[in-house]
Amino acid sequence: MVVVSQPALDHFSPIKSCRPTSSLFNGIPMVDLSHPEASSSIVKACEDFGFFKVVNHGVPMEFITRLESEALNFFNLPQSEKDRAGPPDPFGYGSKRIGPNGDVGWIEYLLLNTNPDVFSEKSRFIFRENPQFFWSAVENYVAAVKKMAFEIVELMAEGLGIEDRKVMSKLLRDEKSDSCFRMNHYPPCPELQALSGRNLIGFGEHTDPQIISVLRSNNTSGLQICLRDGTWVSVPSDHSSFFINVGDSLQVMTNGRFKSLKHRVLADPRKSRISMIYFGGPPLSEKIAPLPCLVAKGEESLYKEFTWWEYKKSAYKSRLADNRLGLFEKTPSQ
Ligand code: GA4
Repeated sequence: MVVVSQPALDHFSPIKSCRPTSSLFNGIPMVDLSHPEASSSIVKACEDFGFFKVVNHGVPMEFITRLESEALNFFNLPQSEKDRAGPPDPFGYGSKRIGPNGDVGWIEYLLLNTNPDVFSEKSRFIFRENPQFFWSAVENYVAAVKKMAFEIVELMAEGLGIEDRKVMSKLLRDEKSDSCFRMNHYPPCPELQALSGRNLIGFGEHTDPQIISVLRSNNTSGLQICLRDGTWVSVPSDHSSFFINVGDSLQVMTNGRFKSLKHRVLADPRKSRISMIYFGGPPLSEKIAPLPCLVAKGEESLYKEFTWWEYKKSAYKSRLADNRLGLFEKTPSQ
């Protein structure tokens, strides 16, 4: 990470206040995937928060630790080498800039498509030029996380009383599924913190456009979620658990019964944060619409018709904090 001069501060928004972490710990729903009641807890968590923590997830710890150390190896490479895998198009290596429309954060990252056929030239470079690099670690980790994500959306369907429990998982299982995988590194920011006295935005507030996101981080906190009343709360980090959040597409598929979760990440002044997120999306041609069995008689879809491709195109024209679903609501929200 480059040394930061004072003017760099202008790009980063300081944060004023949030509830202390300690009062929150028990407030975050936790789902034990091995529990027979998991499906109803998942539905409740998605209705109340759009977010929950998963334990007994079945992802081998060795896949997690190996990928984390490989990711650190990559982020510790000289800047010029990392830059050869960027800028993101949107896949590849990125530093500070997020998306194409001027968003910035105290972050560097690797964004990959989970479908190797869709690797951009730049991403391909990372694996070709660094044979020791972590493709096999990514593969093992992503395969195990996908398996868990499929199970979670199947339990979700069951909990929602949907007859075909694979109705959502088949979109993620599809070989054309437009899913991606992101590895984030939030370097410590002691100089900036000292200058401003406040924490800096690592990744600004946003909702995820896909169906479901599966996040795991090292033991450095920073993730905050926005509750329905607009309060930001810090999520205590837990390196051996996963955090799930509802994406915009799932909000539409449940006709608003589940709400996508607004979240953000603050950089830690002293400790480096590593996070890895699998974003489960449908195939590009898939129509995103409420599942008919979730629209009660006499009720209507709250959303206009659109495909995932149309939604994604529109997302890439937006700024991070924009209400992306707003454009697709039949009755626009305020
Ligand atoms: C947010 C969720 C995922 O990280 C992501 C992000 C994407 C990007 O970084 O390229 C976007 C952002 C995310 C939503 C709006 C657009 C697209 C940056 C941005 C400003 C990979 C995704 O799918 O959407």
